[in-house]
Formats: sequence, structure tokens, C-alpha cells
Amino acid sequence: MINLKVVMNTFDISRKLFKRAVRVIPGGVNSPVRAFRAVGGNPLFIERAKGSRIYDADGNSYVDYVLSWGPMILGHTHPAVIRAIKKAADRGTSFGAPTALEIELAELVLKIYPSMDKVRMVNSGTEATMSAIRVARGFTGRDKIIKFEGCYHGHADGLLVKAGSGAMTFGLPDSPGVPKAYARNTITLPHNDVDALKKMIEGQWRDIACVILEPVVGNIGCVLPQPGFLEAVRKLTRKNGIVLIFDEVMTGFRVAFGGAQAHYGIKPDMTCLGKVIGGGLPVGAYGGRKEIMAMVSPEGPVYQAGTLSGNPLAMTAGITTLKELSRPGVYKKIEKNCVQLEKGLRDAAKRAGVKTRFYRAGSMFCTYFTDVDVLDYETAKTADTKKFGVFFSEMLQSGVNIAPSQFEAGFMSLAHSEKDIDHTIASAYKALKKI
Ligand code: HOZ
Repeated sequence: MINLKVVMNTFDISRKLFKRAVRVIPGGVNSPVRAFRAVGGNPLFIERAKGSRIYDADGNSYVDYVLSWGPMILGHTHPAVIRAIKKAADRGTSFGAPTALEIELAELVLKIYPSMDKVRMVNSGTEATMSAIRVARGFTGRDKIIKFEGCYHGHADGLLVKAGSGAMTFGLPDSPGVPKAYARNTITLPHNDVDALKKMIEGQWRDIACVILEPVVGNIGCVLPQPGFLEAVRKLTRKNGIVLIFDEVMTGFRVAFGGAQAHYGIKPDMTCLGKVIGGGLPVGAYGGRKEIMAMVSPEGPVYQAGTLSGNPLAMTAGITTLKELSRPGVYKKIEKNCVQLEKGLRDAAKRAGVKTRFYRAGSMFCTYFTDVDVLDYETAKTADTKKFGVFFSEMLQSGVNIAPSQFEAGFMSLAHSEKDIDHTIASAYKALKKI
């Protein structure tokens, strides 16, 4: 029997910190979805985290399914990762010169993602996608790109067109400040729609440099590829000399160790990584076939650079995380946790009589408050965000932290225990009963 009597302290300190933050930081946050605008209330200010739990400034503790929006797959402050970072820090925090660590992480990544012959380290997922697109344009000599509605590939100009994540949550899928000339080169198509893609490519293939997609769309919740969709995208792009870019910033090491490309058996021309690859420090990466990556400066003419790229602390956190993830039984344990949670949440919704749709790919998942199958951006939008807001607040009061938006994925870690998950399921049932 789960004791749901979680005694929460007031949120006074978080409230005070937020008041201070809004005076000096736009909206009080350094990334929009962190603000609780879509669910009401003030964001929690976090003081520390350990394993499956985060602790706010008021001393409240939560079972965490945000996990820094994905990276903390081993759980927070994993001892091996922290030990390695501390040791690396003693040797120096940045050199702006090559280190052996960069080679080690690159070699690991190429081994796990054999679709890539070469990889370049950057500092974020946004940098990875933006740079990969530039390289694809340089390689093909074409300007236009195709993206899918609801896919979020970071906040570079030209990618904030029908974008998911915070852009969707705040109803601003097309951001002001993006010159029309940039947006004109971005063609958006409905996700999972092979016919629309076929028609577009047949008409305009001479102008299209790349197709970029999230193989599982994690920025409108968790939207799975329909059978045959990824295969059709691969076939059409290959036939027309278009570079296929898998944005695996979220799905990398999550849908499977080898990402969605391993899970679905599709070989993209280029891959973007982020989140898990940095083990909680700022890292992104993009890579691909050798003739494409030969375009990247200084090997080729396409310029892309960064003072902190390949940073020794970030490389160390990434290497240690990937090594820990490659230990036998790790993915089995995470999958077991996910199955327990999925079963429990589906059952809780049924018992509470609330219509939901639950989707999961590896250790990312989403419960939508809708009675419609979620296949794309339009069907994701059928979710009742008011119901989600109630659910979110109730879960928080029970000591469970989920993303403050209906349109973000949840994440599972290795550190979550059976007890954590039982507590989550019992809290979810209680929350659902209030809807
Ligand atoms: N891009 C992340 C959500 N898909 C949000 C990152 C953050 O706010 O920290």
C-alpha cells in the first residue's frame, strides 16, 4: 500500500526567487518551457538532485521525470560521472585546443552510430541541427529544407516554423524575428504523411538540400512514426539526392542505445545528437557520411566553429555516461521501469474514467488528455491542456515532477526504483480522479 501523504513545504522561497529572477531575466527563466506559464503558478527553483529525485529551494523532494529534459538517463549526480568531472576539472576546464578526450567521445559515438563516418562536437542540440543543415546545403548546393509540423530542431532562424516544444506550448510556432527570406526556404509538411512528402519532392527536388526530422517526435509529446513512414522518407530522399538528417537530440541513446535509427533500422545521411551525449553538461554533435562531413571546415569550405566545442569537462561527462550505459543490463532495467510505469498509468486512467492516449518509445513517453489517436501536430493539438494543467499541479503536490507542458515528453532513468514508480502511479490515479 502506497502512503500518499506527502507533506509539502510552502513554495515561498521559489516564489521569492522567481520575483527576483523576472527583474533581471526575460520571463524569469533561461529557456521558455521552464516557466510554468502553460500550467499556472511559479516555476520551482531547484537546489540539488540525486538519483531519481530533485529537491527545490523550499526543501520539497520530487520523483523526477523531466531529468533535465532528457540528459540524466543514469539518474542525477551519478557517482561515476561526478567523480570523472571532478577529476577532469582539476586538470583544467577549457583549453581551446584539441584533447584526447574529444577523440575518445567521437570514437565511442561512431561505434554506437555506424551511419556516421565522422562527427563534430558542438555545445547544444540547436548548434548541431543548424550546422548539419548548413553542411547539407553546402554539399548539395541547394537552399530549401523540408521539416515536419511539430518537430522542434532548436531555435535557429528558419527552424522556428511550425515548431514544437515551447513554441507550440505558447502558441508561437512561427517566431517573430525570423526574416521572411529565411522562413521561405523552410518547407513544412504534415508528419507521417508520405503522400504530401512525395508530392513536394517530385515538384521541387532540385531545390531541396535536406529533409530533417525527429524520428520520434518528442517535442509535441511523443509521436511515433507510422509503419512505413521513415522507410518512405529514406527512399524518396535517396532517390532525389536529398540529405536525410535524423535529429536524434532527444531520441539518441533513449529510443535505444543506437537511437531511433538502430531501433527502426533506417540509415540517415546525417545525425544530430545532444542531451544524453553530454551526460548533463552542454554537448551537441552532428555527423554523417564521410563525403558530406568532408565539407566541414577546415577539411572543407563550410564554416562552423566554437570556443567551447569539445570542452574537456563536457567530453568527460559524455564519455563516462556512454560507458555506464554500455554496461550489461542497463537498458533492460530502464525498459522494466518503463513497462511498470506505462502499465500503471494506462490502468490508472482507466480506473479513474479519464480518456487518455499513452505513447512510448524506449524511455521517452507522453500521456495525452485526448480521445483521439495522436499521429501528428494537428492530432496532438486535440489534447485538453486545461486537464493537463490540473494533472500537473496535483502531481507536483504529491511529489512528482513532470514537464510543465502537455507537449513535452517524459523521461525515465536507471535510478528510478519500483517504489518511485508505484508512488507515481498512485499519485497519477489520485490526480486523474480530480479531473
Ligand atoms: N528544448 C527543451 C524541451 N524540449 C527545453 C529545454 C529547457 O527548457 O531547459
